[in-house]
Amino acid sequence: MPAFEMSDANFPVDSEGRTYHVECRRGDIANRVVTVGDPQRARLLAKKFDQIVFERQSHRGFLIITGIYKQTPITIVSIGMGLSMMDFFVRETRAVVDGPMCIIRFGSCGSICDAKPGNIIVATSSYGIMRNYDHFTNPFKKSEPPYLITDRVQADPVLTSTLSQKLKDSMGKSEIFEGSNGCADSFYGSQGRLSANFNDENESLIPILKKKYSDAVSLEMEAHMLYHLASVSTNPTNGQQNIRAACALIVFADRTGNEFITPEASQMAVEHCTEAIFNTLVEERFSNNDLHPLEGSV
Ligand code: R1P
Ligand code: URA
Repeated sequence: MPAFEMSDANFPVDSEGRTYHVECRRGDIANRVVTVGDPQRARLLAKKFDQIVFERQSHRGFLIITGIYKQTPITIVSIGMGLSMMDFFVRETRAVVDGPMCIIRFGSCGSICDAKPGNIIVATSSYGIMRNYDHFTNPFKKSEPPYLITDRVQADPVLTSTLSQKLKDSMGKSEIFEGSNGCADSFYGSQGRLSANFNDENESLIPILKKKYSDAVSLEMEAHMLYHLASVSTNPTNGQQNIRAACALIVFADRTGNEFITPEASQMAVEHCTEAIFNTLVEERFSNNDLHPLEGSV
């Protein structure tokens, strides 16, 4: 439990102004944010900061590291895994940052295209894949499909094209792939991994995804929530979208060739991508006549 009493059941904040799960308050988080799943990846990224100005580990497993890179504040937040963690992170950081935000997710994924372990996939859009629970347990709903697949939500086009170009400049064009990402509610059943222990009815899931979306390239577990929340984010004063988002995903699993990345290759990919991601954020400016450039709040 947090050390301080919470007030406001609608959006709990402690007596120091910190949010309930991420434990961030005004001044902790920059407008430019990189989010990762794994705290070790967060620490590896933070090595490229010129200076670290704030660090906090929350009781729910979020790690915040804010630092200065090329005189610009950037925050790295490690969130763990899954849709709810992305939801906590986006909503709670948004609540304590003034002005527009740019968020880049730097995650890992499974490849369902030609990308191999260690290659990078830039998710130009993401859709949700959810287990249709009733199909499995309600005999009257057996005719419904076992997995529900949403429409695609687009990444921010400007942020994505800068990110993709910088990654190509850093790693070589042949290492970078682009396309739509399937964001699943499990690493297993809803990513088409087969199991003898559960009746998942997912043997044809990956072909179904590829048929529905001809640009389907990857599977992971957070990007759709990030893109969805960015698309519905609203500046309360002018009604404009207030979060722009993009994703770069390191291929950990090749789902076609059945290969998995080595720890060394994963570390190398992080090292090769970090400056491209930071530089993308540093260079970003709002193009919609919003007069604030993305000033850091820290
Ligand atoms: C599963 O192993 C985790 O890895 C991927 C998935 O989205 C999921 O969170 O991303 P991260 O490496 O960012 O955690
Ligand atoms: N993360 C996922 O969610 N799936 C993979 O296959 C690899 C990483």
